[in-house]
Amino acid sequence: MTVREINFDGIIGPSHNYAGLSLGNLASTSHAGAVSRPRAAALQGIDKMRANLRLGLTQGIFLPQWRPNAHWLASLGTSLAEAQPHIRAAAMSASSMWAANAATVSPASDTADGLTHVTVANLMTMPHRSHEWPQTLNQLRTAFSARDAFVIHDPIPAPFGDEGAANHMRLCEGHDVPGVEIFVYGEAGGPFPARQHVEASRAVARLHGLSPARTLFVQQSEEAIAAGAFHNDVVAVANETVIFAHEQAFADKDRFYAALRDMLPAVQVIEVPASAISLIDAIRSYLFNAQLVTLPDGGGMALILPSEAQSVPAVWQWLEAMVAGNGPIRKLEPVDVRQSMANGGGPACLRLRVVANPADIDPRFLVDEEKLDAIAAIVAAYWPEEIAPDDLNDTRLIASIEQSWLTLVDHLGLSGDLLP
Ligand code: SUG
Repeated sequence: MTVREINFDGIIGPSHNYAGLSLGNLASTSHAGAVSRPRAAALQGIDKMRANLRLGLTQGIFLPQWRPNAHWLASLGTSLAEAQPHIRAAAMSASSMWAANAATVSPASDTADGLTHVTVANLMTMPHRSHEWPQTLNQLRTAFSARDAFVIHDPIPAPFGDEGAANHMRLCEGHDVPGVEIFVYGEAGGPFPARQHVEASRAVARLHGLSPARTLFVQQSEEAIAAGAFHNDVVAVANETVIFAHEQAFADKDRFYAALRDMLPAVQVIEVPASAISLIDAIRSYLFNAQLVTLPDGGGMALILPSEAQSVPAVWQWLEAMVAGNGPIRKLEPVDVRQSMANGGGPACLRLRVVANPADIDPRFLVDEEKLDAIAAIVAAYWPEEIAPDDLNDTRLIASIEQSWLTLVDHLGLSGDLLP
């Protein structure tokens, strides 16, 4: 088997809820206090994976994390029953579903030692995400345990916030040749935090053994963060030789694109002007939080978008005109991930791209339709139907969340590896 892109989607966990924990993420803030539907959420995520399989793509999974995170609560000297509501919600968060924030991945063809390097993200800016990395690291070490193929790195130390692949893009002329890796960092975000620190990005590039001649560090524009683009993947996405981005995504786009063209003359920049789609509409519709994928058998590229993009007329008209033209993106595939979207997570947030040989990956983390059917049956039988904010301390709900998780992990044969 050869090296290819594999999308690992985070299965949406049984504690999925709307607690409004992410300042700067407008969807999270505006849905604070709403009643969530964990079962529907997880089934939407599974349907997205099914759609990707039907496009001929290779699909992987990451498991939800054990919630509530009693270790984290204990390290704060508290417990679920005693914690203040925002700490309780943080301990219950299902935010590890957004696998684009799990890690940064550099494929073997880009690295000095010819191995695929993976650095788990520390996610230290947001309390509810800061305690994800130990369980994520454990899954990465389990899924990518082949020592002759992967190197898994510990998180970048504080105080340098690292949010993983959501702020990382790779452009290349083929996955088996060296590509250009682009690290997007924030410095200012108006009233909102810049979650990716440049020193974290530089450290990841050094640890992965990337060539400075094929690595770029690019500042995200302050206006994009201030408008709600808390990660770069809310305003830009790249695949092979194509970068698809909003005009206002980067602080100095002319310098960035000039440097990129020097490094990769074949690059195709598809820029959406603010005059056609405002930053506000881009963020409302999440059109850039799409999976830009290459279809097998010469089918060109497809954009797997949130169905919300269809409801903003300026966005959908622009996209339809784009695919009708002669560009590299030939197909629009809307998917319904509304439960995740209401917390600011579109199709691209839900997946981590790993360029690797599938034969090097622990098969328990790879899925086909049949395996997804079995996972969906467990979700349908065990995941809570609804969670209201006041339920987060309900002992019956907690017991059912724990049972749901154990059933899935046991079914996938991962209890021995993932039990906390
Ligand atoms: O980190 N939302 C996530 C969404 C992450 C999206 N990922 C990418 N853009 N790649 C976040 O802000 C909401 C949690 C809450 O409010 O309960 C949340 O964490």
